Amino acid sequence: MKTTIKLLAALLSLGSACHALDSVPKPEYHQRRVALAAKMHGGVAILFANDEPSLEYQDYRQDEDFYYLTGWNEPGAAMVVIPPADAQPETPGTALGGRAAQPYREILFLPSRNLRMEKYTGVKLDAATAGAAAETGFEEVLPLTELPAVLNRLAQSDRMRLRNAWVEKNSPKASALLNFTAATLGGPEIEPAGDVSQPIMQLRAIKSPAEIELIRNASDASIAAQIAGMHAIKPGVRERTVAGVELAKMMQEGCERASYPPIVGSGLNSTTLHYSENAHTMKAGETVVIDEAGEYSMYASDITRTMPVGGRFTPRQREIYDLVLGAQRAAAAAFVAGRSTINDPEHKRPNSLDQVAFDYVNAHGKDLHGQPLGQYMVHGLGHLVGIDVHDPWDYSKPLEKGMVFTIEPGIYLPEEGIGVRIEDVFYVDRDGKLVDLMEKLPHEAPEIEAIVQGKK
Ligand SMILES: [Mn+2]
Repeated sequence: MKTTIKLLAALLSLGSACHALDSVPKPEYHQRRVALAAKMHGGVAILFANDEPSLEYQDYRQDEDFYYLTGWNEPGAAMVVIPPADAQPETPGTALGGRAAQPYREILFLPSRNLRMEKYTGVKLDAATAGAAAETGFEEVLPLTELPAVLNRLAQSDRMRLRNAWVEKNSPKASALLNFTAATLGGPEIEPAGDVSQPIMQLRAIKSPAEIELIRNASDASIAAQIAGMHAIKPGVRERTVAGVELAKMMQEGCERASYPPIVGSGLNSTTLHYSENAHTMKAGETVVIDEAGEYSMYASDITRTMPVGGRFTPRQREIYDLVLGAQRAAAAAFVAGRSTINDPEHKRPNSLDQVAFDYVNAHGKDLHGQPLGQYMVHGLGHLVGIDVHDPWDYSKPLEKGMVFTIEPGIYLPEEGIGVRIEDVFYVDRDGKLVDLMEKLPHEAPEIEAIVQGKK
């Protein structure tokens, strides 16, 4: 018995060495593939993993759609999902043969191991590895070299199924594969039936409870990082020092990397939306915008706070700060699941939260020329968050239960050298209620000041 336990423990530790990331429960990936199969109109979905970077010191991150469907984090793989098909009788008087009913199939194709490359990038699993199916959660695991053969056999049994192939748009590998398969069949070229990213986008937009937990972990780590960063803000400190303090903290808290290049912009730089040079030395009297967050087990968070470098906002900075916070709260209060839209900087869509934030700002403040401040809100109010920090979405559609998105109003006044942005990640729970995943990170100006002053 003891030996069994020891063996089990050894296996488990081996498992965790292979999988440095937390994961949603394995069966969930299978459920996602089955859900995708139902959207293929009887066709097949073919997806490729990202390749190993050509320079071995470059960071590897899996293709987002591929990761969503597999949880597989190694390079060079491919997957095929084949929906079930009913039996079809022969059509008399035509060349169309009959077909037996075909079951649902899902196959993960793994590249052959490259022992030379593994010296640089570590040991990989391949289809010949014992227990590959159990390890990957796929019903079938085959060598990548089998991929054309599997498609060829599929087309032989039913030509129409491959005429209904869904692949990623602009994928050279998918085009090459379909062309090669057409050539081996001696038939005309196979045009993809659709962009497989579209149905996957629909699935990815609605998060499962396990995905929410990962985003919550990313958010909690990022909150800790933001507080550490706020403590490091002082006149005479360089912006990138603060960026680095936050990076260290988020990684200490379990993040594998930043979700996006950190933005620490002080003074005039606070009015540059994606300023990431982070080279300026902060001065007393400036505001500093910090837009920095980490990703936890492939799920992103995204936070922005704005601080006074000297620990106290000037009256004008405070006025703008309170306006931005008011706009965020007005938008959150106006949210209705299934009706509200977001990311509408031109204000063209009905029920847009952007419009609510814009109206709030316009109604409450003026620039140096007595004009309303809405014109200084130059970007969309928010975006979906998930495996991508900007998860793909059709923003003409309303936000639904299970979605995760940011509300991030900003006012940027280059003339006054004041930029303020406040960004939280929200989750729409099963009752349609908006839950702020950044609730624990202070929002009110006096609390922000107290943190910068080291009093909190
Ligand atoms: Mn954002």
